[in-house]
Amino acid sequence: MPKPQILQVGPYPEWDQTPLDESFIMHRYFTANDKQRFLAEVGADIRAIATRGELGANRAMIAACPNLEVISVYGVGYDAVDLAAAKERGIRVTNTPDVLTNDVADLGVAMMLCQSRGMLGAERWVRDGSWATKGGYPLQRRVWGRSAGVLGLGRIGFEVAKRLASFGMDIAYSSPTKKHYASQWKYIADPVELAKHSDFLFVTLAASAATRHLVNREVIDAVGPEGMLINISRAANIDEDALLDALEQKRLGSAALDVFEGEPKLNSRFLNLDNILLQPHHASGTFETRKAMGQLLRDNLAAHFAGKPLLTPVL
Ligand code: 8YV
Repeated sequence: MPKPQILQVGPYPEWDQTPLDESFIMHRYFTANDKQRFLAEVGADIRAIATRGELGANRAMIAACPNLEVISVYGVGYDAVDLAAAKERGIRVTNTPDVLTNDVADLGVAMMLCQSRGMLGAERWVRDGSWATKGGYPLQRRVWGRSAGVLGLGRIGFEVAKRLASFGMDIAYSSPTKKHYASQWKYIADPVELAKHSDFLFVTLAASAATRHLVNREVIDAVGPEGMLINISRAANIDEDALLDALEQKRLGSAALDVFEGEPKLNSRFLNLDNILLQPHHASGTFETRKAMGQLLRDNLAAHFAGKPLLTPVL
């Protein structure tokens, strides 16, 4: 049996690349200088696309592969895959849910703590000698006992809320329907009302056309000058211009973000702000989780080519 040929959209760590290269013929799209020409050359041989959450696979890429059978995403978010284009051609799609949930929740909570207690500034205070010359670090805001909102109570949102509960926070959540497994927390369907309730508003929505800019100026203003917005989902869930305006004008107290429009480049306005914590989209970035994500991506591909049920199908 010839090895199936796969279009690889972005790089993977060596511990994933080696087994992929052993089982498949991997065509490295990300190394091609002329991407269109590369697709024209290999497209007809491609039976699978292996991609990453933030890279996805757009309609043109899918169209360039007439014999495509499956798109396997290294990531839980599949918003960058053109699902309509895949569906039209009966192409299967898989992702890597569950294995990353706890790490993403951990980073979200760590970002809240780090930003609220001013830990980055405090570290600089020690290193630059301010502690010795100026005295104690300026006082910061507490986290425990304050109120938190979780916008999107999926797997990640649920784990965030569980962690916040251990800080004795007053927790509310919003999702399209009330969740039977979350009766210990307040359900506030309207994002603006949820934001009014929240000293800390976590955005944990699975991104889609329906959630685009759900966090708009009104929601941001409802979080307010004493509040903090934390985003560990996708940048598109927030109106980034409205967020930048609010941070610049101090209508929003602060933000902690792991995701940005156009990442890894980001709007330079972010870099001039002192009321923001910037993280390089690494909420799932631990050895343990990334290895589990790579394994699940490969297991889905192997299942597909063995004619077995997919482990974590999206489509
Ligand atoms: C990853 C992600 O950073 O799971 C997702 O949807 O965005 C992240 O876990 C990404 O897919 C790794 O490239």
